[in-house]
Amino acid sequence: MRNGINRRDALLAGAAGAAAVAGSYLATGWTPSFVVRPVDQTIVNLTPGPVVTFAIATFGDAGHLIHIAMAVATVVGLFGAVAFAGLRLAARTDRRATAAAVAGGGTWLLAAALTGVSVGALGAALPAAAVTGIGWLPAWADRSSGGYASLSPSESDPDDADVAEEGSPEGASRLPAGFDAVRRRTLGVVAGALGFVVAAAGGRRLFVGGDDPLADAPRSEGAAARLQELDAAGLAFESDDLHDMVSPIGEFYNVDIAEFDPEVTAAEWSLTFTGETETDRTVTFDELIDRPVEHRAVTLRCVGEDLNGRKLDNAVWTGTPIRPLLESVDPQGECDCAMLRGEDGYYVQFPVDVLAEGFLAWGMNGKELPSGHGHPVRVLIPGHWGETNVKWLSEIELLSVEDDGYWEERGWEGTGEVKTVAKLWDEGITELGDGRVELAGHAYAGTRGIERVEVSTDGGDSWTDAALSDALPDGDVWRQWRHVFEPDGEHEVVVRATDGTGTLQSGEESGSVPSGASGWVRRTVG
Ligand SMILES: Nc1nc2c(c(=O)[nH]1)N[C@H]1C(S)=C(S)[C@@H](COP(=O)(O)O)O[C@H]1N2
Ligand SMILES: [Mo]
Repeated sequence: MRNGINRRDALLAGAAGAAAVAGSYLATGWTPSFVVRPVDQTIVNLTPGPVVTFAIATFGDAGHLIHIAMAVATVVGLFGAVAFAGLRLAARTDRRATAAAVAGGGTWLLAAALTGVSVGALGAALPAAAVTGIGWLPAWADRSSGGYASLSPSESDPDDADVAEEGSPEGASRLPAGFDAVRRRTLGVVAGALGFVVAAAGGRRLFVGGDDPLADAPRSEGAAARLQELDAAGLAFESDDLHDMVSPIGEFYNVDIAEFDPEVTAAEWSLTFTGETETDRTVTFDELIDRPVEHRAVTLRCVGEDLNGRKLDNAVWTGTPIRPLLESVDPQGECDCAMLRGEDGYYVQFPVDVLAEGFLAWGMNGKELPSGHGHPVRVLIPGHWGETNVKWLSEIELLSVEDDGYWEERGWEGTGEVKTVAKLWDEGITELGDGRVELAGHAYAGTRGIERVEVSTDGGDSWTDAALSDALPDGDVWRQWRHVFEPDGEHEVVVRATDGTGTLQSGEESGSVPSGASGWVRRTVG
């Protein structure tokens, strides 16, 4: 029976741990104050670079699910251990209040220590206290034959109960009817806790409401005209699912080293130039948005994506050129290179003359930057891989010696110019209903621009030029392409682009590690 009680306490403790995590989520949402975040951060930081790179190559985006699941399990375990201690202590004192107080108080302390937010930690502490408090049963309840509800402590002697339990047989089925009441109560509390977990996960939006709609970005008045201009340059696709020239904010791809976006308000934000400068300089948000404003179309592509991957998107960004700010601090370093840092601990290093072409953006498609894309300010580096575009930008350190960035430390070489690519995604293959098929997609070559996209429907033996969206003055934006053909059975379709310097996309196949996938996208159609 001792083991029986331990098992029951372990079950209750696990339920209390899960309820505590759910309660924290209910209180904070998916923000840095959520208890899972610091643990996830630690797991990410402790994972050796080669393992991270292997996980990305093997599991793709599912890699995130793995470390998040590990972090959730760890926190459930930690809170569960606290609740278990509470239940065991309560068994000694035979007092329900002890269970609730130890579990609640311990969970509160642990959650506050993890997140540094003491009020938010109540979200974790209250459910933990409730589950252990309600679920705890006095020792004498276990051997009752009349069922838990009909018992009162005066009817039995707890000390007696302990002795009796020691000698009891292990099997639960041999216990008297009271055990069923105990089991029902325990399972009821566990089910209640799990119900709470599901309700918290699914219901937070109902209770708290969804994310606030994004406000218009400061000085974004000119963005609407640019958006229209891009729209007008685009091709008319039959496919409804293919992105237009501009990706909607909510569908723009996302790559983060951390699972939780840093929360930085515009009032808190500043950017400091440090290191090898003639003068250090700090720029506040108000100073930044006072500077000359531009609305630039800039396409981003992640070096880690597959050849026909979906980490390629385009937006109109509102911001200001970085060059005058950079010149004002007069960079001095020997290497002519800079390390950029974000509030999430991310860092990347590349040449100062590349940085000088960059753009400090506070608006995306006319709206303020959403938290996932670097609120309130990120940098955009024309024509270079996505990883150079630091989000939540806080520091630009001018270096005297070159140093590796976050991804370079992990084996990538992703700070250079993007490779040329033409994509043919699933949603770009559309039957027109008259026997013909529309093939359509996007092609991108950074600042070199796209000059031509060719399509082969015979595995690469013959090539036809695809129609292209209008060329735009923006130096770093993708182009759409479209080609309609009449299939006759199965076809091996191949697409390839030529950049603005007349160089054909490399047909040599390679994976994304370390410097981006190459080859031509091939698909079987028909
Ligand atoms: N601070 C910070 N900036 C970052 C990253 C990051 O994890 N943290 N990821 C980089 C990578 S690898 C890419 S591809 C782009 C993606 O930008 P997006 O999430 O806005 O699409 O941001 C870059 N900037
Ligand atoms: Mo990336």
